[in-house]
Amino acid sequence: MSKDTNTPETTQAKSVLIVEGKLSDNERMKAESNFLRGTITTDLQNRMTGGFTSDNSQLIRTHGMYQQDDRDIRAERQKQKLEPLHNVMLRARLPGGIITPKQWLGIDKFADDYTSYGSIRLTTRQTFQFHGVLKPDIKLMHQTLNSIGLDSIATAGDVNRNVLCTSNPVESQLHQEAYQWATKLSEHLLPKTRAYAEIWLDEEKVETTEDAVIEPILGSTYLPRKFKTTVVIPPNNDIDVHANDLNFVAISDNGKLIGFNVLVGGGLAMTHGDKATYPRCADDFGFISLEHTLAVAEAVVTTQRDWGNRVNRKNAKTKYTLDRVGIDTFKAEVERRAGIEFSESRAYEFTHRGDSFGWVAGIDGKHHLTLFIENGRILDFSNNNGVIKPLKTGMAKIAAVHQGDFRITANQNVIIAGVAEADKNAIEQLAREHGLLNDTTSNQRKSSMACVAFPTCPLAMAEAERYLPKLVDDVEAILAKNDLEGESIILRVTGCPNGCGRAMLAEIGLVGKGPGKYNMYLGSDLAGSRVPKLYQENVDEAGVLTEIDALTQRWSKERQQGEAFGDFVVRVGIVEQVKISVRDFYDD
Ligand code: SRM
Ligand code: SF4
Repeated sequence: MSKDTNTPETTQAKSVLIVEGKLSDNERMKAESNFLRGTITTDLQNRMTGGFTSDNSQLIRTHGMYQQDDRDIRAERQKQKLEPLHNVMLRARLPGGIITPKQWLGIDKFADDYTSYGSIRLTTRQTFQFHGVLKPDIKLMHQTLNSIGLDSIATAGDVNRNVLCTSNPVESQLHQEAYQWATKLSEHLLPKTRAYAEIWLDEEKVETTEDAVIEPILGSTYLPRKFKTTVVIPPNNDIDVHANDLNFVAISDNGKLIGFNVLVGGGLAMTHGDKATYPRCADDFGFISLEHTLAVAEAVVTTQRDWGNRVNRKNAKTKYTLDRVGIDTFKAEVERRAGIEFSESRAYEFTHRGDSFGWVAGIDGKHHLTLFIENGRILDFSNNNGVIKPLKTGMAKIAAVHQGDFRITANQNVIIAGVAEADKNAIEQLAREHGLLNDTTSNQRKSSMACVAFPTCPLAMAEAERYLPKLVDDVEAILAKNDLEGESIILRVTGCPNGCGRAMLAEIGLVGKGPGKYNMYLGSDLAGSRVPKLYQENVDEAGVLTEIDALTQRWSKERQQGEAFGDFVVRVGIVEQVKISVRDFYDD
């Protein structure tokens, strides 16, 4: 595993590698937290408020929860001099997105009984969220998850998050191996503190004195910022490698995994008006054989732990560390710590992203059905006449009979995986009866995605999830009018520049600027290897449609055979190509 960081080389380099200055307040909070415990237990017992203290509301993130309140009713409660209706959002840890039918039934029941929105929200990182859990029910929530073999450790906060794995259901052996690596990476990089078990599962406190023993990889102040890891199986870049700090690109020989190309330093977030923040594609460090996987992961994490910016959180992610210290310096340190040398990257190609919907047969003879779930929101949708789209009931009915597993994809969809030939019809019928499978869903809708935003996200500047369905209706009409029916554009909306809906890897990316206003970015490619460029600022919803109409008219008339929208807008010069993210992303 990684070498001690107090070697002469590192000590000598420290002055240039470490950002000096007053540490951010989160660093104090982590240092004082006694390995993520804080005073959460005391806070839980305080029923005078539905919320947590400021420090604890940060700390519970490392246990997979965010304190929130419903922004639709915030002003009204303020008027009535009531505190915000505090609740928590929980995000589960689900490496590779795999969940069994029994587990699904467990979370389905919890969502009914204890969440104020009654939904299960599939996320862009292959897991699910509950929204609206009140303080008295939080402990029960963790115990319920634990009883079905799930947890939410380290799905938020300054730690390694849920590890993604391509959802490829077809090449079953390769997928199984890649998935096992995603699970091993997740376990290996998890916080080792027993805080979660003690606080939520009432397990006994075990006294240990040495920090290095408690957190050998993450250390007592954990990472400078969130950290994201993937395992991806080309040619499908469905997990969007360039959104992630650390990526293991599976290299196979005759369907068998032999090693990984390692990509480091991707990330999409930025802050409007702050050019020191930017989206950045990951850099290719080279190839490693399988036995070095955990050592390399650990070396990348510990290098970022030691060199990441703990003064300014806006520049704390791995992408900024790489740009500050230099890619070669960072890579050499990873090699030193892991005790390996990267060899030349093996050839691979990403040809597409997204999910392939409908049935596919795996090479193991099993069948897999990918369902499109708009915005990942699993809910029994209703209007004044009653339930119109019973998605949640449908998923539960399928879970009650399904013998395989479910795979949540990184595009907020779900695969009913491992269905025997004899069970196909019954599963398909249930899916159709409950609105989970619909032959009329357009390609455009399937290529569109939005983050949660209002009403639960405290950082939302504009609508995203609630805006997307109507936006797609309108874009479908525009495409039809411009002789492009059946065509699609990767269209993504995020309610603010944090980029949770990965708009910064979209052919058309809309990034919330204020209520009803978006910055419009154009020009990523189908493989997701290019960051789009700012095209128009502060556009309202009508303006968005006017722009899309004008742009797709040109695309329809002037494109080369089979040319994708993102490639077209770059080729004809509507936007410049962002080649080196930082330099070309902003104009000066
Ligand atoms: Fe995210 C913060 C939702 C994927 C970058 N994200 C948030 C919070 C927790 C708001 C907050 O801090 O209070 C949002 C909760 C909304 C809600 O009510 O549920 C939120 N992020 C989401 C999800 C649910 C979006 C979705 O619609 O699926 C995704 C959950 C992923 C998961 O299961 O772990 C989600 N977030 C992403 C992604 C995309 C990805 O990872 O593929 C990104 C961009 C990639 C990246 O990290 O660069 C992303 N979220 C952020 C950031 C900006 C981080 C940064 O580098 O500055 C924040 C804000 C922060 O951390 O300060 C954020
Ligand atoms: Fe919230 Fe912004 Fe993330 Fe959307 S992109 S979920 S608005 S933090």
